[in-house]
Amino acid sequence: MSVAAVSAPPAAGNIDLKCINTIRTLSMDAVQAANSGHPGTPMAMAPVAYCLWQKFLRFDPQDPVWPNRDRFVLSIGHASMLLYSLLHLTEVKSVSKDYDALGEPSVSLESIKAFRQLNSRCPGHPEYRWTSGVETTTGPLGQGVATSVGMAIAGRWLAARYNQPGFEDLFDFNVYALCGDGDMMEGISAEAASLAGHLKLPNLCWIYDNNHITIEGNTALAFTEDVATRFIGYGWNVTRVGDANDQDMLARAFGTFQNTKDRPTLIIVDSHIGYGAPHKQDTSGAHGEPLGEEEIRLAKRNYGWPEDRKFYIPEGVYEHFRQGIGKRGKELRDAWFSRISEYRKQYPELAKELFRMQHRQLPEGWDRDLPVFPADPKGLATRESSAKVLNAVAKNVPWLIGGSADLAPSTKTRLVFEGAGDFSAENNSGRNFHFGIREHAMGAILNGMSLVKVRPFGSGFFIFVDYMRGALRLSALMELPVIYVFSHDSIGVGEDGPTHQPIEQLANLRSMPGLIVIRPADANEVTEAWKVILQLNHGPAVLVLTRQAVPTIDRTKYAAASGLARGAYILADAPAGNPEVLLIGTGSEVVLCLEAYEQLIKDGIRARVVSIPSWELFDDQYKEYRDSVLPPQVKARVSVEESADFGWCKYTGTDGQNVCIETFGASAPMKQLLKKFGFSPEHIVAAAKNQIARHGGRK
Ligand SMILES: Cc1ncc(C[n+]2csc(CCOP(=O)(O)OP(=O)(O)O)c2C)c(N)n1
Ligand SMILES: [Mg+2]
Repeated sequence: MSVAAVSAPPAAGNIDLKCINTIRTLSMDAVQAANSGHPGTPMAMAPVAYCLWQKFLRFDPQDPVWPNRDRFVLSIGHASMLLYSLLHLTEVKSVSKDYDALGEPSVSLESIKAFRQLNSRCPGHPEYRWTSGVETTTGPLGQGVATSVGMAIAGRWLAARYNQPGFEDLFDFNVYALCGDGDMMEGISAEAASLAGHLKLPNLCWIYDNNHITIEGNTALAFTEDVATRFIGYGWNVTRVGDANDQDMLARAFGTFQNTKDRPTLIIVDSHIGYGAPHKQDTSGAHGEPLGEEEIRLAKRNYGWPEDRKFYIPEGVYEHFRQGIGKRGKELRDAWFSRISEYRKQYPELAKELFRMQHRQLPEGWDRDLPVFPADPKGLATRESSAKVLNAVAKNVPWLIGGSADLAPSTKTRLVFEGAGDFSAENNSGRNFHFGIREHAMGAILNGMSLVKVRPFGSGFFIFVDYMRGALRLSALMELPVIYVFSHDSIGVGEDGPTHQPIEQLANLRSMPGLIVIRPADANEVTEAWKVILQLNHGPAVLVLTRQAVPTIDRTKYAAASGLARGAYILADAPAGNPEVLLIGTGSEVVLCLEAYEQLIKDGIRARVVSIPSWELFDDQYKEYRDSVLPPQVKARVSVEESADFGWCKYTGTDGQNVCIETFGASAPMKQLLKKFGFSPEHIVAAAKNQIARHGGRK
């Protein structure tokens, strides 16, 4: 677009515009100082964010973690300077990990000047836990909007459970997500929007920056669908604002959202990326690189701004925000807290629940009904034992809620006790969720739910973890205690064949920082696994379960399953405790190791079986413990796992043997597959003897 086409800004001097231009120029200056970043969208969307924050958002900058605050999600995470400018100008206070207000600003002007530098509170993309007021980590496009659906769902669930007579509005927060063309193109947003429409979430508002620009150029290159029609099809209310600079139209659109009580709202806003920059406006050149000093000067001139001042905050701007969002937010927040002290008197039990939930504590007696499973050679699938444990725990943890991507009958995650119910548009208090066949959105929705502090779980077939890895990675990055339950964990699936048989998934998940993966061997390890998982406060866990029955190990003969808490433990040992070969297994292969062990002992070979359900928990133990389980001097080692061997040499060494699968699986009855891929006690016995020979024979 030519210089002449840049519309002149309305007369300066108006305080709204002054605030908007402060957001714009702070963003431009920070990106320029960093010599990297995305100036164009903060410049374009500043009036939209300003209108929302200053006039609508129920958010107290003094207390950015107040439970009933409206949530603002910047799904276009690359436009992070927009959010940082708002956090700075509205004087949001910093909060510690334990939710103590620290009194200092969340985002100081110094942080903005250090945008994208090490340790700045203004990293390249917004990071939850790092910058107070950032409600969720965004950057991978589509995640933010999908996460916002989880927040809205959790808001509705909290309202259904905790709003009581006399306290009908205890929870009534709204969730706003600002998104762009990229969000709209990503499949995850389609999954999430479809579910949000189905659930008729009235507390959800997406604002779509319809600027027709992405990195490669105009959206005409790859995106011509009719977004409005699509969302109407999803059951959303769709409204348009033809000019991002029109405060009245924006206010009307937000008003429409607030008055729409029967479905979510999409506000499509037409904007000009790089608004006001004469050579870059409406071009992809404004998207992801600094404008350049000269262009910044010209844009500032266009805004009626002092051209050479950097990080300039005119007089009256802070004060104006204090009088708007600051005053409104504080009043609402204070009123809420006085209501909650009244609530505590009238509904002490519910209030106690809320307190614990918000502090990520478990209720007293949460583990009182955990089952112990008797030894049983026939046993049961770990998905079956998990169902029993989950139901026993969930009865005592009212905010443990979740569901499946249409596979609950297979993953056995349905809560079946009386009153558990199903969450639906009509019943927001149900504890069973039907995410539909939407794994990726399910992951992001679980993140959103967790961010509101309920304890969510989601389940599916293990193979389809690949479909949701983007969201799972954000659970780990945000350190959210989301629980993922995956069944059908190996070639044990049988006839469904290689499309349904996980091979590389375990290695893949084990490579993810901050994620705990647990693959229990039998029913009692399942109980122990849930015990560990429930007590995790700062990170997600993946529970990997069998489809097929596995024997329940006789714990009077072998070691107790409580060893699971340490990640790995000696399940069966050489008679004098001085093993010459180690058999190390996980999940359904542990029993094969035990059978091989019995044979080896009969043959006079001093074998030890180590069950290692969780590498991460084990690696976290002191060296003394790790060495006591896997003595460094014992080099003859065999690992047994129906998966890729990637990473196993960490425990078996470069000269150990990994009984594993090096190809994709195959379609056949399980028994045939076990034979084909060498998962038999005989093979393990042979491998053990081989190992002993390889490492210099018997000593
Ligand atoms: C999942 C994902 N894919 C790719 C990217 C890289 N990326 C960052 S911004 C962007 C273009 C986004 O366009 P749009 O949402 O329209 O934002 P605008 O340029 O209008 O600010 C891309 C491809 C990303 N952040 N996330
Ligand atoms: Mg765009």
